[in-house]
Amino acid sequence: MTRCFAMCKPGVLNRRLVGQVITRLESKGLKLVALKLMNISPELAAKHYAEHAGKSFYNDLVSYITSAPVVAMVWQLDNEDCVQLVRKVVGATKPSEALPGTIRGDFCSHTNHNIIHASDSDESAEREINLFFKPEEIIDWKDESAIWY
Ligand code: 3AN
Repeated sequence: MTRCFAMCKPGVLNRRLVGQVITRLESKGLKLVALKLMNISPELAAKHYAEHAGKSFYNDLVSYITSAPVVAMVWQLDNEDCVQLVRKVVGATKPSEALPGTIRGDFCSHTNHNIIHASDSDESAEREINLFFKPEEIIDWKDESAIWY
């Protein structure tokens, strides 16, 4: 079993796109095991984006991510491919490189507002899930239909 942290970034609520983003990931057969509407504190943003500290876009990234509520999620898959699958559905970081049919390819045009975050490795998934969720907020429900995906 593997998991991936994902997050609808500020503006997605305003654009009424939360349902469409979740539908894309659900349609792929990914299992939603945690979901939370929340505001990100500057402290949490700094921890989450620690690897980008010092980069030219870091300050804008932190002020953007703390500017309005986000929707934090944990997705799960029974095999080892969860992060790879989520990132395929999400698409490339730059909207100009994200293919049509991906979330970023279809719903955004600026890298700094690229609509959704997704973990980039199993290690970052574990770190980010622990940053955003308590263990009891993750519910590994019995998936009767997983074999059909
Ligand atoms: P990804 O979110 O695809 O894993 P990262 O981890 O390289 O990409 O970047 C984290 C976030 O930082 C991106 N989602 C994007 O919002 C922002 N970002 C990355 N590169 C740039 C850039 N060159 N200019 C502006 N914002 C950027």
